Amino acid sequence: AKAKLLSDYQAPDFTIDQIELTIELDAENTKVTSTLRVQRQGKHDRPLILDGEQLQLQSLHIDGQAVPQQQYHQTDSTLTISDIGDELTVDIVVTINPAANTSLEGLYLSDGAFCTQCEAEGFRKITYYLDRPDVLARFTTKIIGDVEQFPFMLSNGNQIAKQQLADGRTAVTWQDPFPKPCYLFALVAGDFDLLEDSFTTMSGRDVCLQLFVDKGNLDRADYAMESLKNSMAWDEKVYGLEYDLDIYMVVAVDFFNMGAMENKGLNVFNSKYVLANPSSATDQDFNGIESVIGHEYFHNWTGNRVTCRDWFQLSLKEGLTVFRDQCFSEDMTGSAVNRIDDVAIIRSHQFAEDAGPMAHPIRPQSVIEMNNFYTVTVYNKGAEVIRMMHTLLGADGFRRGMDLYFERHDGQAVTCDDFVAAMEDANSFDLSHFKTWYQQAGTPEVTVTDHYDADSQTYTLEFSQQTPATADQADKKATHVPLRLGLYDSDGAALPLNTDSPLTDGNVYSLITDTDTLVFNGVASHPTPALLKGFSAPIKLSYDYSDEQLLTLSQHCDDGFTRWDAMQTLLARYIWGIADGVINEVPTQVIAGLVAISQNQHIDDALKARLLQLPTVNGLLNQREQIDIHALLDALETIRQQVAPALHQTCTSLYSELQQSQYSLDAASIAKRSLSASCLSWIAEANGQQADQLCQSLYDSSDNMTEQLNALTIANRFDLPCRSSLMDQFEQRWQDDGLVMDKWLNLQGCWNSEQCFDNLKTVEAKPFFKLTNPNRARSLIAGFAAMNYRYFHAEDGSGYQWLSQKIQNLNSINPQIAARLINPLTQWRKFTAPQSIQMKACLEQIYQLKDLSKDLHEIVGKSLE
Ligand code: B3K
Ligand code: ZN
Repeated sequence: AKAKLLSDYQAPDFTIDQIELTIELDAENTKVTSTLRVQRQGKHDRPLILDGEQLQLQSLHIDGQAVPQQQYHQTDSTLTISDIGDELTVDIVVTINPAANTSLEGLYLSDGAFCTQCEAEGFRKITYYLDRPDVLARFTTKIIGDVEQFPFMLSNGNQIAKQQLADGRTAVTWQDPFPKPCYLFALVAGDFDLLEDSFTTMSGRDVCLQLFVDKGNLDRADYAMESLKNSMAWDEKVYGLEYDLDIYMVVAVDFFNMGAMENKGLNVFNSKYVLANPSSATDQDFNGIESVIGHEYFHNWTGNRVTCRDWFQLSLKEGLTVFRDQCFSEDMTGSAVNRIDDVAIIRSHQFAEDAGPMAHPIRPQSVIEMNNFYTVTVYNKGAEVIRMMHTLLGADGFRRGMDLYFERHDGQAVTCDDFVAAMEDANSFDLSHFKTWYQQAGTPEVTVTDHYDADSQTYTLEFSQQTPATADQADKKATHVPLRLGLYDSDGAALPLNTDSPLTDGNVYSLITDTDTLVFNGVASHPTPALLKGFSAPIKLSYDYSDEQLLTLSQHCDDGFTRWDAMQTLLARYIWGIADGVINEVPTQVIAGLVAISQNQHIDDALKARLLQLPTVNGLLNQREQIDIHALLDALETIRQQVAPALHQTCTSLYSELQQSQYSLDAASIAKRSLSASCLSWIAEANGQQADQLCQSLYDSSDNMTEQLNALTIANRFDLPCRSSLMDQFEQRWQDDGLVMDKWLNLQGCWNSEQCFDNLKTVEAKPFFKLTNPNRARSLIAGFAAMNYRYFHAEDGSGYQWLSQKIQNLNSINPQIAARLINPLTQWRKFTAPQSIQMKACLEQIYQLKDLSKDLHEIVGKSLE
């Protein structure tokens, strides 16, 4: 397969402004009839080249006349029609086989229900079409099927007709008044339970809200519906954006590759992001639902009303929509820890991508398989780039930019440059240098040194920035880095910032050159600087803090992220010290700092829970070039053992206090459960016997999944005596519920035990484990390969071989999922020998596979380059 380049973009030769589809449902032989109204664009005599894959062409007509064979030509991915006029109607009939479609792209069956996934390029598996986002058409869709079997036959827009056909089948017709690219097309047919509600928009229109779930699941649908109404109200309040159709449908399905899909008026969701009640879902699951429901809803404007010109612009809609859903979640929970959790994703996953073989800018320049670019870079770093613009322009300026963006581009397919231009023009703000963020991959490294002059009472910061070369680009330019600054005295009190250099609102300093200097006046003593408050840029920042300074920041800083970051930095310093063999012990003042945090009654519970957590392995991996993984794991173990006795007493009493509260889903209760899990894990480190009793009784007495899973997670992580009976009880109780069993599968995957490989075999043979179901596959496989560091990196290479075997099986079942799950192997260069050599050998073996999918071919190929 050949790479496509952003620089090769050309406007389409033809456009299609109207499509009528008739889809006659049949599991193995669905007939798709389409009528396209096609117009030539500009003066040229090139043929019409339609995209299509895995289609059986049955007939082809132009303006009612059968097209003779010499006038068209088929390959396995195109249908070319030559010698045509400037305006024509093309009728195409194809047949497809949804039952055989395990890739879950195009039209497929999910547990007996038909559903579609067209983004990025799945519509071409349904019929021949111009499958590109800059071709916008009005869709009319007639679905024909057996109404007994499929009481609900759904598509985008409004239902305009329903009729009984002479042969007993039923035809339901939908029309979407908004022109859209075909990646937003959706069809669902099946039998569901339906939760209905309504929302009155700010202009007083009533919108009917419908949530379709598998039969028997209505008691798990309320939270998603609440979240949908909250999203609609939030977008009106914050951006003045109103919903535009009379009906909004969400369907939850069990077989789905991603989280969800924003098809116009008919979202299709992975059931994981819809179904929840307190007994089956954790606090984290509820959060996930709120953010994904919000995310897909917000796409209606950022993605659907204004869409992407080409797939290189994916971050135009994804970075922006992730930013919007993050702000929505922050507003809903009103908590600083959302930001910490978002940053943790960047540091543990995005930094790894930037440093690995698939490194790409948020707007990639070269793509082989588009599905490989739905990445943490395009999504989450993309959101950080939008957030930086928000930081630089302020909330009001950003809103002015959004207003102008919609005023200019509603109904169009545009580029990231168009978005930035709207921000610039609405604010008369020059973002030309800032646009480096769209062009360059890699994580900028900013180094800061300082100097205090007591005589003149000045404090000077010297900045320098540098972005290391990435797999895709050698040379990097300085970029525009907004740094939100603060200065603190030795008690942690904030000092005023007096400087002649320009700082934007909220003390944001823009570093735009390779090096720069900033001088503060009237500073009475050597201050402690906070240099990246709120993680104001997705960079690595280094400044040589003393332990005391980090402890001060972690205890007192007015920014939650900075407090957490300070504690993480301090702990990482000693983890590496131990791993490198430079020290044997964590200094007592560091341990005392943690104890002080655990006892500090002024820190809210959610933040305290995070302050008491050690840095994650993934986060640590991104701080060094070459890692001896077992030395790192040993060091983490050592530091835990050294810290735990000191925290034991406070954690024990905190834990028992926290257990007093009743279950509820408000932010304060969620925070309590999160802190109590942190405490329980320190207790387990210090005293296994005590933890064993606590886990057993928490599991038995609790009425909610969050606490039960906390008990199970800790029993599993520390391999406590109660582990096996709790795992069995859980299995007995939930074995018929795939979504809940995902949690169990994940724990089995990350079980840190010598028996883990035998155990994996047993687990894979369970009836509820299916490689064809992405949720099941991901829970077990990523649980092992991305979380079970000890055994994934087993000395004899057996962990790599286990993953490699799963990838080979998935290659033919579901290439998208295979390409995601292989990620841990592609990081082989990070590790010292023998791990790196064994990992590479597995990749080489996979690369030799016959019928290797395009998805894996791109990723494995790049990781071996
Ligand atoms: N836009 C979809 C992702 C489609 C994935 C295609 N492989 C979900 C989202 O970001 O909202
Ligand atoms: Zn999205």
